[in-house]
Amino acid sequence: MHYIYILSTTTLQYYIPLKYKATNNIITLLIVAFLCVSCRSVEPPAPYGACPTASQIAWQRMEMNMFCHFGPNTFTDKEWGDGTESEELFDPTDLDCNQWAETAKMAGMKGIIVTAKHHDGFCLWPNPHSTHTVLRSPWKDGKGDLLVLLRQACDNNGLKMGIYISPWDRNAPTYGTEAYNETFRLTLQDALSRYGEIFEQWFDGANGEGPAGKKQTYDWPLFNSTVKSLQPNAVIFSDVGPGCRWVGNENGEAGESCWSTLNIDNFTPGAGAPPTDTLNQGNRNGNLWVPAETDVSIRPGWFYHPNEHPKSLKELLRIYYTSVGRNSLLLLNVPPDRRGRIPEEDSLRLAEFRDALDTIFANNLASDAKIEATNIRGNNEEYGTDALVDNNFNSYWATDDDILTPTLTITFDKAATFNRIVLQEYIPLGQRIERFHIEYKTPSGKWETLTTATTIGYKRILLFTTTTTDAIRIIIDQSLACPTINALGIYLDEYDAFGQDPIED
Ligand code: FUL
Repeated sequence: MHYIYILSTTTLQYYIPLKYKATNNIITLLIVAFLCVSCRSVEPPAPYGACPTASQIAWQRMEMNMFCHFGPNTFTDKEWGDGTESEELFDPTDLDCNQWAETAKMAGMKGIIVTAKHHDGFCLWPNPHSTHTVLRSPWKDGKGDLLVLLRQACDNNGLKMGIYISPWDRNAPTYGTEAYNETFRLTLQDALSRYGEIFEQWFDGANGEGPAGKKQTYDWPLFNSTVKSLQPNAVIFSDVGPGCRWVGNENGEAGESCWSTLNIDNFTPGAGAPPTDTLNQGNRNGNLWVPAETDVSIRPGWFYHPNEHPKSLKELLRIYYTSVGRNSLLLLNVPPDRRGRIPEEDSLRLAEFRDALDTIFANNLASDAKIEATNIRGNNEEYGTDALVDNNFNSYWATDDDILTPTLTITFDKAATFNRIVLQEYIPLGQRIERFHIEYKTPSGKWETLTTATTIGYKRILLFTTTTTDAIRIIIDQSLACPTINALGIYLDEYDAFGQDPIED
C-alpha cells in the first residue's frame, strides 16, 4: 500500500513541469502528510490486567533452561547435606563447565542455573562471608571458582547464567539469629556483583533448622531488594516470585489451566506460600504477573547418585508438553557427576529429546493453510491472521475491543493429518483467553469437537488423537479482553508418547 502511494507521488512529480518545482514539492509534502494520517495504524489493544516486565518476557521466551545441582551431596550420595560435611569432600576430578554449557546448548536450552549454595551451606565460589567454600577444598588446591568457570562457559556458548542460593544454611553459625539475614545479604551481594549478568536468582523456600537448632525468620524484602539493586534485570524465582513462581510440584506438571497472574499479598515463600494447586494454576485476574516455572530433574534425585539413571525420552516429552506446553518455563535439572561432568547417558538422552522436538515441530501445517477470522481489529491487516504464522513474536492477530469470542477457521489445501496444536498469546498485553475449543470438519461436512481447553498464555500445546481433516475451527469461548494471538502451529507428533490419548490430568 505504501509502495503504491510512493509510486504515485513520483509519477506526479514526473508530470509537473520543472518550473512548478516549488509547488510540486509542496504538493508532495501534502500528499505524504495526508498519507501519514490516512495510513495511521489502528490503535493496538490496551494491555489487560497485570502484564510482564521486559525481563519476564525475555525470560519466558527462553522456554527451557538447565538446572545443575552440584556440591558436596554429589560426593556423599545425599540429597540434603547437613552442613557438617568436610570441604575435603568436594574434589571433582575433571570439572568442565564448558561441557555443561555445550550439553545445554545442544539440548536447546537458553540458560543454566547452578546451585551456588544448597542447604548444606557449601559455596561453589570463594564467598568471603562463609568458611564453608571451595577455598577450603582440594579442588584446584582451593583456588577454584566454579562461578567464574560457568560464566565463561555460558558466554562461550551464548547462554545466560542464573544462580540458586539457598537461604536455608545448615552450616552458617549465625543461622537462626537476626545476624544471619545480614550474612545472607552479603553472600548475595558477593555472588551477584562478581560474575556478570545473572538472568535468574533462584530462592528455595525450604526453611529448616541451622547448626544451632534454630529456624530463621527470613527477611525476604531485604533479599529481594538486594537482588534488584545488583541485578535489575534478574527474574527472582521463589514460591511466590516476584519474578516467577514455583509450579507447585516437582513432577514437571503445570496446571491444565495455568495463569501467569498470581495474588501474592500476605504470602511468603515456603510455609507461607499459597496452596500448591494455586501455584500450579495461578489466579485468574491475579494482581501480579508471576509466571510458573516447572523445575524437575532428569533423574530421580536433584543431585547425582551413581545408581540413578535419566528419565526416558517418552517421559521427557511428556514433561515438555505439561510444562512448556502449559504456559510454563521448563527448568530441567541435569546433575553433573563426581568428575564434574554431565554423564554421557544424560547427554545422549538430551540429544534424543532435542531431536524429537525438532522433528515434531519441523512442519507447521498452518503455514500453507488458509486462515480466516470472524473479526480482525479495525479491519486492518496489521492485526490480520498472517501474523499467526510469520514467526514474528511482535506481530499478532487481534480483534476489536468488543469482540471477545471470535473464531479462526483454518482450511488446508488438501486433507491434513495432525495431533498437536500450538497457540501463543501476545503476553506483553497480558493473559486474556480463558476458554476455547477446537472443532474439525468431518467428511460429511459437519463440525465436531476435537478438544476443549482453558488458558493459553505464552504457549499452549494441545494434544489430541491423530486426526485427518480438510479444516478446523478454533473457537474462543471466553476472554477477559479481546484476544491477541501471535502464533499458531499445527503438527503431527509421530513419537506418540501418549498413544492415541491426550494427557490425563
Ligand atoms: C527443593 C530443595 O529442597 C531440593 O533439594 C532441590 O534443590 C529443589 C530444586 O528444591 O526445595
